[in-house]
Amino acid sequence: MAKRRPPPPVTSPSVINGSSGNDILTAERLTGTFDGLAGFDRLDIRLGQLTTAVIMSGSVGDGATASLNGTLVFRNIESVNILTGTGNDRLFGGSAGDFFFTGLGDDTVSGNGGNDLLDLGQGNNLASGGAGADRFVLSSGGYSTITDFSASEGDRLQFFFDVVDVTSADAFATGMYRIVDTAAGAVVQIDQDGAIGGFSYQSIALLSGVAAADVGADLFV
Ligand SMILES: [Ca+2]
Ligand SMILES: [Ca+2]
Repeated sequence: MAKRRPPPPVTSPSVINGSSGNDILTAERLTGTFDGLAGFDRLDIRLGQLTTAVIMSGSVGDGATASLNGTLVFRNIESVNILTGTGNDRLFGGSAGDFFFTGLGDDTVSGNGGNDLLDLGQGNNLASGGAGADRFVLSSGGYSTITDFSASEGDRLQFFFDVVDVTSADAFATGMYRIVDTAAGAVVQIDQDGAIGGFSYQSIALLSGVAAADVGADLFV
């Protein structure tokens, strides 16, 4: 008598599970369910082509469930690495280090705990790093309000460059950037061609409640 093959386990094909160890899972659409299970798990979410807003809800971390637009659901994910497109996105991280690249649009991003990287792109953005040593990447053509910049926590600024081999600290030192005091805080300005040509200084970020005198080249990476 031929052995009968056991029936396949009943699972939902739209659920992608990690292992009991540390996993990196990848989502490339605004649909599906991801479960990192045990371990320290990261979810890479690649939505850079989207022209609509990505709105996050829930919370990020072990035992927690979050979703993007209610259609991409993930749980037991300790760290998110999210790339979004031209919409006005609203994203947040968990207690560990997260990575955000929010492109064009007027984006709102909260890193929460951990050492987060917030690349805010262009548009009129609102960002908070939360606790931890966070890095804010600023772009010309954008204006980002950083609500909780803290040098003593280790927060740092970085400029988005097309030019390689120039560090942000060097660019600051050569006068391509300057810091202006305002009632709301320190405003970071860029002069795209430095002292040479026709561009003038343009504001790209506000560090709320920070004095310009406290923003030196040492805060740029
Ligand atoms: Ca965006
Ligand atoms: Ca975080």
